[in-house]
Amino acid sequence: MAEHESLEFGKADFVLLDSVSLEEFMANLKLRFEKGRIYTYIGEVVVSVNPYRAMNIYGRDTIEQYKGRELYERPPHLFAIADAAYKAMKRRNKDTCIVISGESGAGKTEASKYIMQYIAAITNPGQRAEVERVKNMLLKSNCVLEAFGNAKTNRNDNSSRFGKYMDINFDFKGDPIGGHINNYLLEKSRVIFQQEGERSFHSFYQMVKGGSESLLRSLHVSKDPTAYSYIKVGGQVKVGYHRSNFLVFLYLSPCDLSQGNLTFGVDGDTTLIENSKVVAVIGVLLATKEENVGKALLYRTVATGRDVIDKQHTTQEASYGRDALAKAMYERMFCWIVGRINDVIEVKNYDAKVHGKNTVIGVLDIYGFEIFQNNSFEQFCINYCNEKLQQLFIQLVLRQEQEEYQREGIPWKHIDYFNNQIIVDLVELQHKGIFSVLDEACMTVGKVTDEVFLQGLNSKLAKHAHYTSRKLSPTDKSLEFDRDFRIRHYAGDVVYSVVGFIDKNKDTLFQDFKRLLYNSSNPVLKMMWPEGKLSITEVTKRPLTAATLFKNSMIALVENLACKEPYYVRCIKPNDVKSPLLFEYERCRHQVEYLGLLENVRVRRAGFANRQEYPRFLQRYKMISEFTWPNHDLPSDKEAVKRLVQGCGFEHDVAYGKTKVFVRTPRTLFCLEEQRDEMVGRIVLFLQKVWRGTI
Ligand code: AD9
Ligand code: MG
Repeated sequence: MAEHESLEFGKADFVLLDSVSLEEFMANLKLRFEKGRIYTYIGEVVVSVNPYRAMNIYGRDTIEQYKGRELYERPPHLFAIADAAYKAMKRRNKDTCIVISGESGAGKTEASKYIMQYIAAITNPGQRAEVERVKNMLLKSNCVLEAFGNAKTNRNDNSSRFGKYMDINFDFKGDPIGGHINNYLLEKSRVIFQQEGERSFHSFYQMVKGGSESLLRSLHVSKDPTAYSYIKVGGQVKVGYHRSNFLVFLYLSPCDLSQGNLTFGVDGDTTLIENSKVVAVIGVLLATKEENVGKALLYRTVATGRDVIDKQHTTQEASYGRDALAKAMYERMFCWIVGRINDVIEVKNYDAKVHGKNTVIGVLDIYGFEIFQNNSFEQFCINYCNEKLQQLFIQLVLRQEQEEYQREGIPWKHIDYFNNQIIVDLVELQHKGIFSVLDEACMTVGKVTDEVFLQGLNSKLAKHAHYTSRKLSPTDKSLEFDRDFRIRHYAGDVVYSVVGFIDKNKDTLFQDFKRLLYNSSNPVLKMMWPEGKLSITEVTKRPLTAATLFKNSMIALVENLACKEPYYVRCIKPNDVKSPLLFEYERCRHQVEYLGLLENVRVRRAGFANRQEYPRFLQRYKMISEFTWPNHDLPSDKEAVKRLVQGCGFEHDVAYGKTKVFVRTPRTLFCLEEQRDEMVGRIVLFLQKVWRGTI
């Protein structure tokens, strides 16, 4: 449909397929990928296939081609969707959002960066200094967040280990005046442990490898990453990624590194720190006394009745405390960085009475669905998040369609689609869902174990179609261990190990550590740990569990997205070996199926393949009708479009809404485009003759 796309590259929009079958869909997707056309539309949704190579399609000249254009006028591109979201925001004063989804390594983060770049490039024609400053900050914040929040996994060398939702605020002129970042559940367990072949967060390696000698000396950091047990667990310490991005780091990272090297031993009944030099380093980095660090690592203050006593840790408890502290420090540091970025990008001095409504474009780039060799609490949360987003996609794509027909006064018939609400409920339903069962297990009095949690799941969910476990399906080969349970996600089956669920959900950090950090003479550290102010007898409230916090943040996120006009980018990962050449058919088919792309095409086609506002439609096709070329004398553009359509014989295939004309089948659009091409050719020829004086 797009004028610059020939059929040699396949159909630019899946709604133009001759028939909607999986085979046709896949053939088109494959052909386009092989021809280097990585983007294809389904109406206003962009389907993107990761090219795994640098593409020369993001430069200034390409940006110019898309600026202010309609979707179908140019080959499919992220820029077109970014422009559509921007236009809707600017012309109709609508808050919009761009939701980027797809599994780990499919290209979400890259897509979000191109979208941001595009928005930055097309705004602020007046070069206002404050707007330039904001744009710069928005773009540069990415780099910092990736250094601290991304890591090499077995799926992706630069995998986002946190979720990110960024609002960009615009003034009445459509220029960015600020923004805000919400971050979601950083995978902090990575600070202390990585699976085979993986790494900790980039920042650690960048600091160790990229820091100047004097800097590292002042931070007591060695230049050799293998000197640190926390970051060499996965056996990958080479800085293969973003080496040049060494930008920022804080004293907490070096502290985390040192902490990982602390080991504990026993002497009779006493637990000891085996390498006390490390304690001294930590004391310096945390701006606190060495003996206070030692005490917090080895003892826990507990209240027994009215007495407060110091209870000595076992070596196991001490190691647990050390790891919990390392994770918590990194997480707080990450949130602190996000907070500082927000401080500098937040909208200042905007008076809506003077400047009109301040509108927003939100960009969501969150961790994709993932299946690892070992899947734990983190994968469970990440995959639940993807279920929520899939649910939103189902609701919005359908709702949006329905609402448009309603608004325009056009009848609509319902289309069936797979609804993953059942899986969302399985996880989040009050009392019955997995998160509730987990929270209940965590509150059990006495010794709480992961097994208690698994028993709870088995008794509550035995009959659920999307849940099973080794106990419930003993002959199932994919459930190898007693600790395993399996969820049938919309994107595939994932076996989770219950080991660690209870600990990760409780997320306990002894009050002694909070107090230690609150009493640091470093004001930033002190500020990060306000709850350290409380003494042990004052700490009464049980903090919310990690699962509850995550669930609440996901519900809030979805509510926020649902009230904006959504634009979707659906990313597909073509292979597991990061090859630019390989289109693994089965792998791609699976993603097309679970992303519901075929249903998406059907919904789009059962309705109308294309809709355009009357003036726009007229402007594009007026040359094909004698009633409208070069101008019409009908009372309205709507009447003129009716005349044009009647004249072409497409009356049966078109519906007239209040502001838009709806074209049902793509074929009609094709014909219109063909006739237009022909007429434009003739007009050009005619004009050339006029210029040459041959007419
Ligand atoms: V995860 O859920 O955060 O693990 P993403 O974000 O979906 O994942 P990402 O954007 O990080 O994946 O892409 C993975 C890699 O694919 C990138 O590091 C690039 O090497 C490659 N990629 C992705 N998109 C493009 C592109 N448009 N052009 C070139 C790309 N390379
Ligand atoms: Mg990512």
